[in-house]
Amino acid sequence: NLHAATLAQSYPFDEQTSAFAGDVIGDLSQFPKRLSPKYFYDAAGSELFEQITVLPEYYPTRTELGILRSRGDEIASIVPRGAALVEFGAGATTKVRLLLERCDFGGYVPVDISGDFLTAQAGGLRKDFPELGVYPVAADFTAPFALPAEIEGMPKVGFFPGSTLGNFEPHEARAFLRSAREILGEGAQMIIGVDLEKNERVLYDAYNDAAGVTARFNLNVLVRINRELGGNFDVSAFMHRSVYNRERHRIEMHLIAKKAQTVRILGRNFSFRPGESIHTESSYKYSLDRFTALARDSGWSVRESWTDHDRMFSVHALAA
Ligand code: AVJ
Repeated sequence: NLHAATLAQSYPFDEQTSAFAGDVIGDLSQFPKRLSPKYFYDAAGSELFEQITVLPEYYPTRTELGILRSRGDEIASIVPRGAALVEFGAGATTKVRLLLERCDFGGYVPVDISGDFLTAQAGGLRKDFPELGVYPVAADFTAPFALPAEIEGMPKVGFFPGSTLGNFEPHEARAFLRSAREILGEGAQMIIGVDLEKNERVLYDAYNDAAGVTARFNLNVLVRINRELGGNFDVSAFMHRSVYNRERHRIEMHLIAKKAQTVRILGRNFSFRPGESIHTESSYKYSLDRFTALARDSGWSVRESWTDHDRMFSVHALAA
């Protein structure tokens, strides 16, 4: 973007840091101020997120794993023999291993923006699944990318767990699903996890845990801006807040300025009024009907939907 190009001339940043700098300057210049949730995941943020996934209040991860385990054979029954599994965003391998153990895939293609993470993850899988072809692709999966030639003739199965779909605005979610359909092609399948709308107290608690891990996860993006962009955020002058926005069907995470202050980043001043917010993440919650409509609107049909007993979370098998 414009900021990134301008900054690249005056700072010795690599491409990723220039993009980070451009997005931060652009997003903090908006009203209300915001930051992209993709920047949560530096090493510290990724570690904090792993801690979030086992918090008592944070039900999504354990609930999705429970569905993948209990419905694993039904899910495996829709996967053609020798198919290529294309995972959008390569997180921890716990979930994909549940599929790899049940289905005889011809190949596995983890797609993630971080090449280092991919290399580490691929090594572990090659050791445990020596006969599986693992072909990592370092790319931003929200934009079209080329699939590896090695999986050319294989049937394609997309995998997008974790309700990461929920981080997208509705129009972005539709654009992603349409793009995934283009990439995977006619006749492809997609296994996708979607967090469901539910009791607002349960939603609130999942993003405001008693131990304060989510607060540290949220505040960490300010620490990253200070470290990587030379910003001078006083992190202790901001506080974490998650709210459920009922009409938008989404949890919103914010960082609230506790007092009036001015933050300097790359020669620019950003002033905050007391109580002013930086909107750092949205996490959309779907009803089964609204998700089915979104999938249809993106060129997919919902072939199967599975939920846990309490209908907290859902996994869907889509067909292109
Ligand atoms: C990884 C985006 C699915 O939205 O629940 C967890 C990230 N944010 N706690 C989510 C997150 C705060 C998580 N996703």
